[in-house]
Amino acid sequence: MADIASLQSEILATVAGAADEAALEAVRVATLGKKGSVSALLATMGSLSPDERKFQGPKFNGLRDAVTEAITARKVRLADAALDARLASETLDVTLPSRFENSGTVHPISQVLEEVVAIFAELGFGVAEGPDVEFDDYNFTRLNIPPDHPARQMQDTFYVAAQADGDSHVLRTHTSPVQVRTMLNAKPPIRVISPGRTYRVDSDATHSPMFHQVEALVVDEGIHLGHLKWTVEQFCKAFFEIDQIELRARPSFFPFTEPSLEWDMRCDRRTPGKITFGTGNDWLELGGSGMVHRKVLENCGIDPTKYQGFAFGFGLDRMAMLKYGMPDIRSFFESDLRWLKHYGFQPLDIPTLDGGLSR
Ligand code: FA5
Repeated sequence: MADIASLQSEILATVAGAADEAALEAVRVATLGKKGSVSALLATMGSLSPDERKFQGPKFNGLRDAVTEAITARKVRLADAALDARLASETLDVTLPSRFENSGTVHPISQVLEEVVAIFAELGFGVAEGPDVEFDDYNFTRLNIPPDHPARQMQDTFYVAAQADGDSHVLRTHTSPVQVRTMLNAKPPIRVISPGRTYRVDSDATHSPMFHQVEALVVDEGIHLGHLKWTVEQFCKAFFEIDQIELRARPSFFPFTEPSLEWDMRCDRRTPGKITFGTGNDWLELGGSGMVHRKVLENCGIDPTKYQGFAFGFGLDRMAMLKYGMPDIRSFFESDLRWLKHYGFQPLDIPTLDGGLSR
């Protein structure tokens, strides 16, 4: 009968000396495999007398258990060592800049949004948000556009099926409902912008069913049209990155502002595909604005005899098109990688007024 103790120490030494997982597997097959030395020993149990089996059985089983345990432990150590070696050889310097050809780009809408937020942050405005699926009440009624009012026809609305709670909802047609949300939740002084997605049943080269607006709202004592003009001017100078601009205000109509104005900026479009701001005989439409209607202040719990406000809402996609020269609004949302590579921005070029907005 083999000397079990010396066989065990011989096998355990081989296990300890296995340099890698393949060598260890070879030891396992040579010992515990079908034709392995330990398996062969266990197979002799059947031919032993009951007394011998009683005596040798625990020794054989002990040998098998010791070998199995040693192989398992060695396997774990070898796997740990292999992982350590891999980690040491595959170090990655996360401080290195990414390679341009591999990196994605920032979508022009995200870029323009960041630019607008940076500009208004300098002017002391906070950012307010509202949901895309909005209460009909906030999108229209509290903005002085009651049901059946003809002004609802000004915006081609996507209506949402009636909800269980009985409230009617729409896909917000403008960012003005965020004015309502803000005034219902905060007391003046209020100074916020609310950039975001908006929806209308509309589609051509300059209209998209989903587009973006930025709303600005200021409510305080003694606010007047001069504040509105100054803010629009500062914003346009910073956004288009020019010192000399000329703005023109046209009378307009929005149910939620009184008086209402639309702003245009002087520009030169004589050279096809090129637009120059500050000179020329053309005018570029920026968007609508006005002094917040007293009924809207009242509808939002603000005393119109004490407080006044101004608001404006500009189209972000249109502003991106003008600043960066995209001819068709629909291409913003087609996810064409070639377009995104061409018009996209470097992810780490975060717009700031000091560092430059659009570098
Ligand atoms: C409004 O939406 C008002 N809420 C703006 C406002 C806010 C007025 C605060 C007064 C006070 P208007 O419908 O004109 O106004 O839209 C504003 C801008 O959104 C437009 O000048 C245009 O740039 C952009 N816009 C409107 N419809 C679309 C569209 N389908 N696709 C792309 N841009 C659009």
